[in-house]
Amino acid sequence: MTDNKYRADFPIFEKHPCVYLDSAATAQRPKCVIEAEKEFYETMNANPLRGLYDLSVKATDAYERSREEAASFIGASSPDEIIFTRNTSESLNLVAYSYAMDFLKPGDEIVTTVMEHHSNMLPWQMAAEKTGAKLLYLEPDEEGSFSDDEIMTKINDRTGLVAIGHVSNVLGCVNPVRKIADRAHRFGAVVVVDGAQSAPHMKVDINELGADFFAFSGHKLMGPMGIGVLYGRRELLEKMPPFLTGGEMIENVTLKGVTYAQIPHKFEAGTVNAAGAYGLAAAIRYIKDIGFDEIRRTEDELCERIFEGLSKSPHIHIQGSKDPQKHNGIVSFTIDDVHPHDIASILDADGVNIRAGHHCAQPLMDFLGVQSTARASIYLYNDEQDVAAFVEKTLNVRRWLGLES
Ligand code: C6P
Repeated sequence: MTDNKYRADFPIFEKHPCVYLDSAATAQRPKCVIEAEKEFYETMNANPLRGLYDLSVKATDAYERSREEAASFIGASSPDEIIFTRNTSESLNLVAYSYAMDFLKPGDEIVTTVMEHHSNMLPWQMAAEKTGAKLLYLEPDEEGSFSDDEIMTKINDRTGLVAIGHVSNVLGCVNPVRKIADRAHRFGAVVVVDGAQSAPHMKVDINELGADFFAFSGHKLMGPMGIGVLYGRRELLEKMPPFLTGGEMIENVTLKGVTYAQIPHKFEAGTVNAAGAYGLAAAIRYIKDIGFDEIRRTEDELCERIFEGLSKSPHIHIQGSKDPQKHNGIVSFTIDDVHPHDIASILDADGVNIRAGHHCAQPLMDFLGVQSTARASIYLYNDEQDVAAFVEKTLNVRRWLGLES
């Protein structure tokens, strides 16, 4: 019997019983999200933003209401500042292509960190190559903190753009976005925040953070796959060229040229994922009903249990802070003499699902001096039993491989 009152909201646990500890990769969906997508297709499916008939108007309304919910979820002052994309990766690429490549020049500097997911690193590598800007990386200490000195030295009057992950998908640490943004804004630099791992787990207010752009994915916060969000400050979005061109992002086209639609539609070429946006809005309502305090309480309690359990073996090493409260439900670890892929496979044999590999953060792996790690990540539907099963199996891995008796 589970002690978790939300678990029953998730049909997957009935249909495919498992210990799911890979929510940092993608979360499971509650029934209300699955039902919302179904409702869209059953009752309002038409191509939004185009048709003049009732069904298309319904689809458009559903899509635009979802945009309003996404705006209020992160404290954006207007839904015009919310662009629906496919995911965080696409949101960050949009900023790189439409902002960085147009507004940065040789001599400018882009500052990011060695801790970033590839999605918040490769777009800046490419933007630096295309514009001649120089790319610099902030380096954390081994617990994942950036010193004031590191921030003050690398962010300076040459900085044109700073791209920072809000929460690391490997270390789970929350980065000092506000402090970094304040420093960047002193020099007129633009601040891009990768919120893929924060938006699902904590109240985000883009104004408090000082973010000029903020990206997140629906699928990590229990919404559908294939829908993501980019928040952008109005003045920036208005002056940026479109990322993709095509249907519905124009005001007028002639054989000689085009005038683009107003924001946000200028950035949403082609038929949009309206059912996905509608499902995302259902996920946002689900999260709001529960509240982030409750979500954090479950995650922190379970994370503490994982730390307690794994500390019983001297052969298990957790990456990042020693304080479970600073992990946001993400625990990356290695076991002496065992490849992380073997840890994941051994656990999978008992229905315990964790991720192993470089977690799309290879430069961070190099920085930490490991090739890969195993990673357990928690969300609000996990319970004590999940954690107990994970800890028991993990403590047994070396015995299972004959490395100890
Ligand atoms: N991290 C993980 O297992 P997409 O795939 O575009 O929805 O999200 C990309 C992304 C960007 N930033 C961070 C901090 C992320 O964690 C991710 C996705 C998954 O850690 C899949 S690699």
